[in-house]
Amino acid sequence: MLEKVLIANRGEIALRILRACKELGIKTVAVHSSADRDLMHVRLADESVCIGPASASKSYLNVPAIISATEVTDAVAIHPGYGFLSENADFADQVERSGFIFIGPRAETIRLMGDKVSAINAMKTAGVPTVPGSDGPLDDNAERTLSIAKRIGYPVIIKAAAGGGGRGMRVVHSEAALLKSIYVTQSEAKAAFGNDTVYLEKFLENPRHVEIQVLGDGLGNAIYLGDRDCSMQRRHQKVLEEAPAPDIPDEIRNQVAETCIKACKLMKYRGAGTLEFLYQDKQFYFIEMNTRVQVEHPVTEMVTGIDIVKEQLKIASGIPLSIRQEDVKIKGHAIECRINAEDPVSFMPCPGKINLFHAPGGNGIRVDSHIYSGYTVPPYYDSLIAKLISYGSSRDEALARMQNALDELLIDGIRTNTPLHKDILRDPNFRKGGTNIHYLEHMLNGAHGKNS
Ligand code: MV4
Repeated sequence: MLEKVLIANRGEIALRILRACKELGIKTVAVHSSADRDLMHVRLADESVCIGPASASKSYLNVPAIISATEVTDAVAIHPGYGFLSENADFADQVERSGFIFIGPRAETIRLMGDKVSAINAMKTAGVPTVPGSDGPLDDNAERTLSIAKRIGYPVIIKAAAGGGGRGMRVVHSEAALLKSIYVTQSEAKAAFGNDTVYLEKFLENPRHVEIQVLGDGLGNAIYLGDRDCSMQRRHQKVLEEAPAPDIPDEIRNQVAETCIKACKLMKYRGAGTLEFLYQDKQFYFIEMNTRVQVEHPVTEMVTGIDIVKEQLKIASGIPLSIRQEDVKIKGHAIECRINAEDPVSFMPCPGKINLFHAPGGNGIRVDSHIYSGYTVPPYYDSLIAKLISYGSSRDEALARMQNALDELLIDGIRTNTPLHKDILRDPNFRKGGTNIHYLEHMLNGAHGKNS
């Protein structure tokens, strides 16, 4: 097993990684910015190193500072968590070239999946279903482009190959608007990513966002840990996730999952990964792959009983996967509410001091959070302060337990989006299950706030 791991992240995920390391008897190094001295995992780590000022670009994104901290503390591996450097192939490369283990896929896999065109091609080769589209980058042959779009049928969506997560895309409703939209998307992509490659897909109007969790050991073994529904989102920020995705026939989900596993085996995928799909009219369409642990990984842990972060650490130490696909049984249902330090109506961030924090509890409740009474939420980073996770033997039981947990949760001193979650949990359509990616924004334009 790894002897000592450096945790290159902050907040709840840093604490989550620290807990997994301690369970496995791995020593820990916390690196933090000068604004994060009071983080819970910094207190609990065996060692800590301040790597720079508050600004993330000078601390959590400061590659030389992180590599130096790894050297001076004699850590053998770096866990990047999510966000920050977690999907930066150049960072993964530098970590390995400095003689350390990057806890995640090989740099070349990160690079392959970071380019959405090459990711889609790799998946297609393995038989993963994709969205009808341009089958590669658009070139400057306008006639060819117009004929591709005509064949696919409007509306279409133009996406930047270097984009993802909602960045660098544009919907086109008519032939008249196509070439101009491509030009604008290319310019924006060039400015944002330094890469103006774009591709085209059929625009799906009312899909759900369903993703499949995988684990690979880098030796050619790979398994899937079921799926999650992350459709409850606003402006590409997920708000609530659940596992399994409601109302998907087992043969459809198993069939697509088998293709995911084939793809992971073909590329000898190493680590935890997520294949993102749009799901509409009982069909899955691959859109992109995330090569990191995700915020919402706990819902999968609850329904499988598998500790994904511990598996990441075991894989990084070179141990072949010990879980066989037949051993993975999806049992019950789990829901995660992301608690953000933000105004529940305007969604503006609300950093500040938490005077009082009381965590909910009881059967089937898990709280992943770094906050405590007296902790000050700094203004420099993501506003996620806690994840409330409920588990039940049925979706209804998980819903009821989450409602209790939201009622028990006390966070005094700052505003949070807890009222929004209470509204979602009471919403009849959400309670039925299977609402699409536009539902929350639709709900917010309608009745939200009237009864809260
Ligand atoms: C799409 C789409 C409809 N059709 N692609 C947005 C984030 C990025 N991961 C891909 N996204 C979308 N791609 C086609 N062909 C709609 C979205 C989309 C979306 C997807 C998942 C979750 C929330 C979303 C919100 C708006 C648009």
